[in-house]
Amino acid sequence: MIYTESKKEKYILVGIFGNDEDKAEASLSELEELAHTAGADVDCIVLQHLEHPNASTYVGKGKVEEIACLVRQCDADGIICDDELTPVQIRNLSDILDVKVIDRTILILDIFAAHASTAEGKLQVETAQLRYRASHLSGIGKALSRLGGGIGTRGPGETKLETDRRTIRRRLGVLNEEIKKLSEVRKNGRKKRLDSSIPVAAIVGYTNAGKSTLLNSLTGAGILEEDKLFATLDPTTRLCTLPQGQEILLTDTVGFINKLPHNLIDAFKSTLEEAKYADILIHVVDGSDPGVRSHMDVVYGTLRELEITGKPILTIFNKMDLAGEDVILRDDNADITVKASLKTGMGVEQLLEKLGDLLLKDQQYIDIILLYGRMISIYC
Ligand SMILES: Nc1nc2c(ncn2[C@@H]2O[C@H](COP(=O)(O)OP(=O)(O)OP(=O)(O)O)[C@@H](O)[C@H]2O)c(=O)[nH]1
Ligand SMILES: [Mg+2]
Repeated sequence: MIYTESKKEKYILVGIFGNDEDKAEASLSELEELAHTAGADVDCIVLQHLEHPNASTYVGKGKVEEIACLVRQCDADGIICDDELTPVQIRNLSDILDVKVIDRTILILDIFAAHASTAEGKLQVETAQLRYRASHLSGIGKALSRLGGGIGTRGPGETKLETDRRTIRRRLGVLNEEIKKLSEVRKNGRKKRLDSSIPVAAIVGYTNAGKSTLLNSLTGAGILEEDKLFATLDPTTRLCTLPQGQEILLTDTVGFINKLPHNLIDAFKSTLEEAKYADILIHVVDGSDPGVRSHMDVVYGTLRELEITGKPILTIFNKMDLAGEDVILRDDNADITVKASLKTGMGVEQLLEKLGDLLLKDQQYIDIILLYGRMISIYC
């Protein structure tokens, strides 16, 4: 028997930093994780100190030459830049380097395309991809000839890469209609949940923080948990009964990330709206990640962008089995915080107790004396 293994693409990661090198390094290591999630290998990382991206080649001219040498030395299939590139930057870099030029947005869109499983998820990803392509046609048009397969070519839009703006616009119109129909179905489902008087909690957080692990451990939902970014794209809701006897509906949602493409936020609005209509938010944070502070800032920034504010928040600092003893974790936006390891079960009991407390806090108790006749009318 002959075993064949498809060859993994090799990439060079490229980033720039103004005054915060640590932040840029963290962003590049996240870009590396994204590349691995998309099934690619990373050969090396190039970081340049530059206040603003170079308008024509993203990095400076000398750095491009350096990258061209690295591409030849490593026999790399392409480069991945840590920001969204302009059409001009894509075209110039493709011309000079003669390999694939990918940016952070294409990479994230590609992962979403690979992970979308429901009809709604697929339509949303295709919408975001087409909007990106419509705004980058002049740049990617030429680079397309180099796209044999792999990153940037996956997803429902792959056969339409060479279509022109008008065709894209027409297709976007069709997609909008389809998404509208599906979001009506989602709205009806949500209305039923809201009418049921059982409180709804949306599980939000940075990607890979442990949101699905939480839903699985509390309800046995059986959702895919993976040490990969954006494992979950489609919301799942399950009923959970707390030890105090209260019932609560928990909804797992798509994770957030630094520099989440605007096209994706727009396209996924109806999915992300699940959190908008929830009674409370459960914010799952990877407490063991050195970037915990900036991850929380990204989550609250994205929630503000989606106009999801003013809700009671329970923050779970998760993965405490991996965090150092002396790590200081606080969240000033949260009403209640709890430390836990959802994988080992540590702190889950306390978490359920605090969730119950938060639900009670949200309830109003009123004492009223009713005349017998009025009581009858209430029960009628
Ligand atoms: N060590 C450790 N790993 C954990 C813990 N909780 C979750 N994980 C792991 O972290 C990874 C990500 O967990 P998920 O539940 O898929 O994370 P998510 O937030 O749903 O991620 P996305 O859906 O990709 O946004 C998985 O490999 C989990 O097994 C924990 O308490 N400790
Ligand atoms: Mg998940």
